[in-house]
Amino acid sequence: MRVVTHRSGERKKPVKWQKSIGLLAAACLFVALSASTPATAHLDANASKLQTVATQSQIVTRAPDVAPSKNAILNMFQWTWNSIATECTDVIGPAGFGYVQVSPPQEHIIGDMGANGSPWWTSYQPVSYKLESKLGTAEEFAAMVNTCKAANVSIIADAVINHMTGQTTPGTGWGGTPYSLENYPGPEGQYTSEHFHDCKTDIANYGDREEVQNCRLVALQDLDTGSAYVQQEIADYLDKLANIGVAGFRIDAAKHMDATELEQIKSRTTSAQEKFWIHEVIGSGGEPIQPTEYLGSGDSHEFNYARTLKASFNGKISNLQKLGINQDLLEGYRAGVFVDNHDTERNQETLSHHAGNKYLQANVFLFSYPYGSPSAYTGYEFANDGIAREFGAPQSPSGEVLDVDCAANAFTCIHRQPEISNMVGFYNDVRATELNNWQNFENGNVVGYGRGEQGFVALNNTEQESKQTFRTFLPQGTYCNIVASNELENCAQTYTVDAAGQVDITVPAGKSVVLWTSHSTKTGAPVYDEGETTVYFHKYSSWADVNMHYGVAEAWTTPPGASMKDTCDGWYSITVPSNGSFEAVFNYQGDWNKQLHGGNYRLSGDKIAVTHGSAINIDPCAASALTKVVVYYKANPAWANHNVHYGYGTKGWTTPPGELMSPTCEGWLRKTITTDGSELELVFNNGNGEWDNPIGGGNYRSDATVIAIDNKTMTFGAPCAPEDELPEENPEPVEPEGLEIDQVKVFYRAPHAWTVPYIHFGRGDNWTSAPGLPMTEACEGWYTYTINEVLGLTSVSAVFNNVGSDWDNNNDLNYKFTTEIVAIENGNTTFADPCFEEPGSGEPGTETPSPSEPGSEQPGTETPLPTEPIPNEPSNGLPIAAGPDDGDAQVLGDSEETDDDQDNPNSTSKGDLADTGSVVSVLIAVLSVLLLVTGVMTLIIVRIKQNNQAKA
Ligand code: LAG
Ligand code: CA
Repeated sequence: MRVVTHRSGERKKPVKWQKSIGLLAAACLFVALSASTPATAHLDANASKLQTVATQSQIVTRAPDVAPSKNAILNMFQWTWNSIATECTDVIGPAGFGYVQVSPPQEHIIGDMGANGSPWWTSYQPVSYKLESKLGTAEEFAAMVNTCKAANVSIIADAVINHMTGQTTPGTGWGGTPYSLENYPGPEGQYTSEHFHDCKTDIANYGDREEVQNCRLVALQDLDTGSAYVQQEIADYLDKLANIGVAGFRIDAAKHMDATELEQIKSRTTSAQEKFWIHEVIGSGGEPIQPTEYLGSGDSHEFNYARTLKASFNGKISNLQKLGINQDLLEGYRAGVFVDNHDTERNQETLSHHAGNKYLQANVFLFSYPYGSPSAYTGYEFANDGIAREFGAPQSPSGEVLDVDCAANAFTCIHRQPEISNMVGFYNDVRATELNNWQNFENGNVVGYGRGEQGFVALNNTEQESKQTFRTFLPQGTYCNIVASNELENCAQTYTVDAAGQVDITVPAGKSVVLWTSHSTKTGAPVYDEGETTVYFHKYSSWADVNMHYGVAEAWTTPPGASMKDTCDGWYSITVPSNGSFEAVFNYQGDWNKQLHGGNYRLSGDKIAVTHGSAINIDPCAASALTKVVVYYKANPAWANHNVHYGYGTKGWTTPPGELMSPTCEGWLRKTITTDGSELELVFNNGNGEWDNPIGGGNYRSDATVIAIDNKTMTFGAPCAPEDELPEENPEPVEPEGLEIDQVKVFYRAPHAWTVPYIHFGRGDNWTSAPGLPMTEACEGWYTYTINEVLGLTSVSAVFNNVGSDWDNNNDLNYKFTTEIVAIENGNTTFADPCFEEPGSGEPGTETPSPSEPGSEQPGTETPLPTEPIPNEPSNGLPIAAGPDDGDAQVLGDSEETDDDQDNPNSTSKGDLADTGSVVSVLIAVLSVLLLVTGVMTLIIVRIKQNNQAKA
């Protein structure tokens, strides 16, 4: 029988719970007698190795006790080892953090020593596994580990093991180790070319698993992590760190390594496999590699949590209420969550300290909302424009990073703000409790919520102060606002909770108020003492049913406890007499391993939903938990089908084209969508490449329950009389009719500033690569292009551009063609040839022949259907049909130039240089190519920027 011991470095608060010896004995006896079904292999491994998941015996012996096993992390970007040691003693340990995540400790390249010094990212280009770096020596590293340990803080090392440097010319590393391309003499991290993957090109297509894992991430030489030799070198490095006393690893670029290979590396380690592993897997909808694959060797980061924080603080924070029960996120007990990290504060995928109050409030949320294990971030100031975001931390002329001086150098020291430092103790105290009493005000941007009977949080994400009466489960007393200042002894702001748990709070503009029994003069008893509680638990797919083992006051059920019943959509429930507050754990056939905290939930309230680590005081089966939104759409007579493509809250988007709407009253379609009550975003399309976005681009947004969209205008309420409505069904898509013409001759009169207009067109779903193809001058001011082979197609559409940032996409609607001749000028379409001269009225042959298109063999490179919400600034003026697409940079590389040269009748060979006309043609051709190249470059840059989010 394993007796639970707490690692001294992990435990922050004395556990106040005592239970009778008799109960412990009974529980132990139960464990000894029960034939437990072995859990799946990887969970078993985690339970014994990670110390993050409690084992059956732990849970049962701990039934009366809460043993925190996942502590808060502080990610200290580019802090020196000496500075971290001091900070552990002075700030981090006392605040209650369990771990510090440090920047990569291994030897790295020296980096460019120009006027701006060495960039931060030299840390991510290993030369060897010697612990000599700009952040400190091996001795300093070990001293930091020990000093922090003495302050009850453990170290997590950032392990860069996917690659070595990105250098093509030979050099010497920070610790004096020479290297050259794919040649690293070590001795630790000793590699030659045979130890690298065969692919030597950069990753371009994130849709290709092999490429993402075996090719080079931003030119970094990619280790053959499948080879036994490489695996052992890496394992030895991790063991070395573990033996120094490192408690865990953040596995850098985990997505770029095969998950099974990482499991193999882990199994080759000795001490390191006992440690906490967390994988940096940047989950991106639609990509083949997902964070869940990596759970066999550790936890994963949940980037969607951070993205949702940004979207909500820039939208409505009321959308955050049900985050923890969202079944699309990683299961909370395996998820690492954060507001930002060093990459996302630069690429702006998330909030960052540049967002000021919103950022601080997001940190309050991070430490007060029950989902995942939180990691706060602290780095240094930088200007987020261009090259400046690459500048390194304050450093000496030779590139050593300077020790942190919060008052004098660029380190933000933001972790010392009360919204972070004072929230850690709060988190440690409340994390086993449910979230309760969620309240929304001010249109969803002032919210309040409680944690158990000991905490309450009010957030004000508006620019005005907001005075509200909040309902809480707090005992009566006077409470300090623990985030008003660092000083808690002589509290700056206090609030009084009355005997009914009500408290009047004027929440300052952009600020938070956090009340915690630990800093109060609480006098009364807990407020909530109703007779019974209904608990809902979301069943794991591997469980056939669910038991709740619970204790009210001193009396516990006999393990495995009471059986819950299947109530709705995977939620199992049970109603128990509770007298307010009680403790519970959930299990099925001996599997008790899925509690975030390794201990019991402490629950109060009438209805509580529990799912993989989060407990939230709502009824997930109540009709109000799920909101039905009825969407009406005015039929477009040219569309055979009408689809609604949508997403909300943390729910991903539907797969394009979305869901087919069904006809209702005359001229209208309808679709009922079930949401979690958060704002719904939606766009419409005909399933055939034609999209309807609101004026100005982006998506329609609403949190109303009945909406109608007619000619880009949204109104609320049904446009049909009830008696005229047809029942909603799941219609079959109608096959649209094909065109009966062979070609479309397009004339376009460009705005003045354009030299040669380009036409970017789609034959059905098959689009040209942006920017498309140059048009030919037809007559004064008019350009033309003929799109061939359109017979039978159901749509032909186009947009125009100047191979620069100017696009004419018909106000996001794209131009659609159904006739043989079409002329467009100032957004108006007519159907006659604007260059046609009456026979005899002028010289013949003023019309230049239109270039024929490069044949239907051209690669159908652009996906016209967006796979994500269409961004508010649709693709730099790209047609809305050409949604965000990973492959573009690559596609644009093999531009249409080649095709042009082959097919453009204007292309000229040297032999033709006989008359001035030809010279002009050559000049025009050269100019076109130049313009095309510039355009392509611009687009590549733009695309690379867009793709950065998905990278790394
Ligand atoms: C990561 N996670 O998966 C790190 O969080 C991220 O910060 C690392 O990129 C990346 N993966 C590799 O470990 C950082 C910078 C890159 C930098 C790279 C290597 O964001 O900008 O690349 O570290 O130092 C730099 C240049 C590249 C160049 C490369 C190789 O920016 O243009 O190709 O060095 O010379
Ligand atoms: Ca790799």
